[in-house]
Amino acid sequence: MKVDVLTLFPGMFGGVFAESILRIAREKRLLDVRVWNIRDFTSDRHRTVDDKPYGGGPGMVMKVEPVLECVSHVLATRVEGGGEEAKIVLLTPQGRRFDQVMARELSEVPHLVLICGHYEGFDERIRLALEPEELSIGDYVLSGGEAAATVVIDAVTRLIPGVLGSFESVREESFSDGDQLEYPQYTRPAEFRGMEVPDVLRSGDHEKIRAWREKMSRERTQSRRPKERFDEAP
Ligand code: 6GU
Repeated sequence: MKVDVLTLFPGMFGGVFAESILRIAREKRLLDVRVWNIRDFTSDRHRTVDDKPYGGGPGMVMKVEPVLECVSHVLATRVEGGGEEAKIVLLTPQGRRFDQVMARELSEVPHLVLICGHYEGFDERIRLALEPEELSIGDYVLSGGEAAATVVIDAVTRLIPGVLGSFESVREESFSDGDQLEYPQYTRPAEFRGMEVPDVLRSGDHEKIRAWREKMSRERTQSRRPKERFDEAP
C-alpha cells in the first residue's frame, strides 16, 4: 500500500515509521509511506499556507492553492503507469468517526492520500475540489491532523495481509472488528508481589481456558463499554 501524508509539520512524524509494525511493513515492502510538506507547494515569497477567514472570526484558515498543488504533485509522481486510483482522506474533527471497520476497509485500498488539517480548518473549496472522505479519530480536538494520521496508518497497516504473522492475524479475527475487549493476559512469573496468575490458565484444560477468557472478555466489555454499541447513532 502506498500512503502519502500531506502536512504543514512533516517533523511531527519523526520516527514513527521507523519502529515496530510500521517498520516491519516497510521492510517487507507492504507499506510505502511518504510525507510531503504542503508549504513546499506555495508560490509566493512568504510561502503562505494560511490566511484570515472571510467574514471575520478567530484563527486562520488553510489556503486552497498549496493543498491542491501538493495533491496534484503527489498524484502525478506517485501513481505510476496510470495505475490504481488514490483515496483522498481529509483528517478533521468534523469527519466520520474512525473505527476498526473503517480500518479494515482502508486496508484494502492500494493508495491513500492523507491530508492533515491545522488552524481553524480548511478553505471549503478544498472539499469541493477533492471530494475527500473526512475522518476524525474521536470526539476531542487535536491541534492538527498529524497524530490522527499516525493512528490511521498504524491501525490500517497491521491489517494489510502479510504484515502480521499468521498467529496474530488469527487472533485479530477472533476479536472481529473490535466488538469485544481483550481478556486479561499473564506471563511468567506465576506469582509477583503476592499476585498470582489465575489457576485456570495453568491448568492445561484448553476448553476451561477458552471459557474463562470468553467470560472475562464479556465482563470487561460490559463494564468498560456499557451498552454504547446500542445507543450510538449509525
Ligand atoms: Cl482527524 N483532527 C483534529 N484536528 N482533531 C481531531 C481529529 C482530527 N480527530 C479527533 N480530533
